[in-house]
Amino acid sequence: MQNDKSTSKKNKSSTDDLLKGNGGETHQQAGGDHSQLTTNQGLGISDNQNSLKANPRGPTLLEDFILREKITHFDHERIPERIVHARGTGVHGFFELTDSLQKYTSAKILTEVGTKTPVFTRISTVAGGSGSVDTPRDVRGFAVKFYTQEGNWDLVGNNIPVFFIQDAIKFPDLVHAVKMEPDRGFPQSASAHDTFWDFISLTPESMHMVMWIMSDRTIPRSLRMIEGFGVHSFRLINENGDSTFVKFHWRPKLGLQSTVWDEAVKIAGADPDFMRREMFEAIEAGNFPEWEFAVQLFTQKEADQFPFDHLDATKLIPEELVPLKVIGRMVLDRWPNNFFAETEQVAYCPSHVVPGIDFSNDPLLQGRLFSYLDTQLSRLGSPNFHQIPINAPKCPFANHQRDGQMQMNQPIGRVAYEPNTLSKDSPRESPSGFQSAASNESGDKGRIRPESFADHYSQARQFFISQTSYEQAHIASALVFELSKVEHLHIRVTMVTHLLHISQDLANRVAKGLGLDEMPAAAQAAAKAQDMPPSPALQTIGKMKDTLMGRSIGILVADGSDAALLESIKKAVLKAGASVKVVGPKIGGAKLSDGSLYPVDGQLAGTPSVLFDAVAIVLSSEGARILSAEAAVIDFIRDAYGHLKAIAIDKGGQILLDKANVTADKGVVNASDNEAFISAAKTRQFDREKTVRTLA
Ligand code: HDE
Repeated sequence: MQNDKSTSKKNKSSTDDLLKGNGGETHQQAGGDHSQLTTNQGLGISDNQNSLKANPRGPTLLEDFILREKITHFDHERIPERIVHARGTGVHGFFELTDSLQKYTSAKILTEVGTKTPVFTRISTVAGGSGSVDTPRDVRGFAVKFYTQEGNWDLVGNNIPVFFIQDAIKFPDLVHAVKMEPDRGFPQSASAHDTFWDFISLTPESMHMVMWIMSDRTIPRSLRMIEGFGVHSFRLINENGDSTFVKFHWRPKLGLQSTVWDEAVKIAGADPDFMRREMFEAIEAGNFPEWEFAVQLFTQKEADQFPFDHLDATKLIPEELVPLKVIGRMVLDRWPNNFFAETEQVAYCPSHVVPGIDFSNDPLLQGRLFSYLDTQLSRLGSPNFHQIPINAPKCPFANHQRDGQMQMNQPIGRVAYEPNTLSKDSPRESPSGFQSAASNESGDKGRIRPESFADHYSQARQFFISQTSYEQAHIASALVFELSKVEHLHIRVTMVTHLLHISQDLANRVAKGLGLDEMPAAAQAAAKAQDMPPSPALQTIGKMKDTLMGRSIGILVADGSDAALLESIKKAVLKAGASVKVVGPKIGGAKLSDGSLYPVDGQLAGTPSVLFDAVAIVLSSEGARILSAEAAVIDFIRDAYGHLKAIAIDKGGQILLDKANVTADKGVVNASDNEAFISAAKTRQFDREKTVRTLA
């Protein structure tokens, strides 16, 4: 009889070491000897390799309660994934206030300068399932849980400052339209299909958001290079009960950066976990991502003068109208110990606020105040989800709520109500607790969309005219790409009828790209679009930083590569703040010109240039000749070029460039000129684009 118990014993100590290293102690059952494997009842297990059988080759016995316990638990390991934002990456960190908002709010998190408040931040895509890829064209969720001294505050935002719809009642339709089509179960994590564009074409209020999602914002380079927005107007309330409106913003220290579409598509194949891995590696290396926290503050009187309604989540407040005031920073510096316990179980709710912060009447926000608490009940299965460590406040909390599934506490005493005379120590309401802003609500009850929400095109137009010509071309091309995936002609045409209100030029380019026979008439508009001045703050390219910090450089080598040149490029790039990966044909390494064996970080076939911001090719002529037969090498160069990246080449590199039929431009530099390489690598060669693809 085969019995591998001995193997299990042999492996035991190394498994134990691993558990210890990972903080595994904390997830062992309470107490006891950790080296002893037990059932959930604490019963020692003597054989974890073989189930109980009637005879060595006979049937398994129902009696095997150890097998049944283990398999039953395994069968129930998953909880329902989030209906939206299922795919996410969470990281611990802290928030530090640098400027007090005492005048506007009593919330300590916004008044106590220098206090470091722990946070857990989860960045997500919206449409795909939890196992979907990291780089679809999609909005990114940006949810921050602040564990403040006055309770948890959840700021559950996105990387885009506006939203698709104005009223929460439309959300299930929007989500059903963008998710996989229900009869066929695809496409996964993609808006480029009929049901999404059908819904959008019938929802003119989404046109501003459409401009944002078709822009490069939705194909970010890194989770560390995106902005975050609270989207809705909230209220701040001070000690006197005065209320001021506020919009919240996160701005990444590394600046904004996006990929180009073809690159995003190829990254999905090369590394479906690209963004999560990149964040993990940055945190492991001590390159902690950081964001500035900023607010836009405005009064009701100021809001009355805005040429739009700030309660409408399809509108933003241009920075030129209300400037951003930076008041703090967030640093993410600790990867979770356990993905399920933290990233999967974290439960954000926009209704989690602290005294001094309150809601506006934005009808989308109002609907969210219901939805998130409700969704936690089905995801986490119990009203006690706040007891899960990642969700529990780090300040004391006490009330008379009792019992329920998975109750972990055992409150003592006979009193579970308030007010009472029988328990002096039991929790009571207090004036320092949360208070809603006093507001005077009057008017007719009804299912009414206010007149002030009727303008659907002005800010879409403002967004488009604020972009650089490169970004305008990307928006037009993204629309052509997405609508070309739509099977129904009438949906394509209806979309163009909306674009006509945004920009005649954009409508022309998209109609031409789609091969429409004739230009349709503009859609009927509920309100005439106004011309707003361009706002450069709405660009992505304009917010790229002139830095190599946080970027990643790939260096291609093979046997015979110049050791000194490789070393010099590596040194210069690391000094500039980027990370370096050396790629070669064999993972074991390459024998360099000085005879040394250089163990590479990635094997060529699995490490294409799409994973880097710029590449250097360091090859001997002979090395280049051998590699030139490899399609992966030609792709490495052609993709780097096509994705507008800087390429440094030596003599061997030039041979491959010729082989790949790539014509050098100013982004192609001599590998011995580190300064030129670093300067070119800090940006993308946008001027090159017209030579490599036809944009709309
Ligand atoms: Fe969400 N949203 N949402 N949403 N949302 C959820 O809550 C919902 C909206 C956002 O990392 C769900 O726990 C409604 C706007 C983020 O765990 C759900 C409406 C914004 C996350 C839900 C909106 C967001 C969610 C699904 C329209 C930007 C992920 C799982 C009224 C300001 C948080 C969950 C995380 C998640 C409902 C619109 C951001 C179903 C009804 C606008 C970042 O409750």
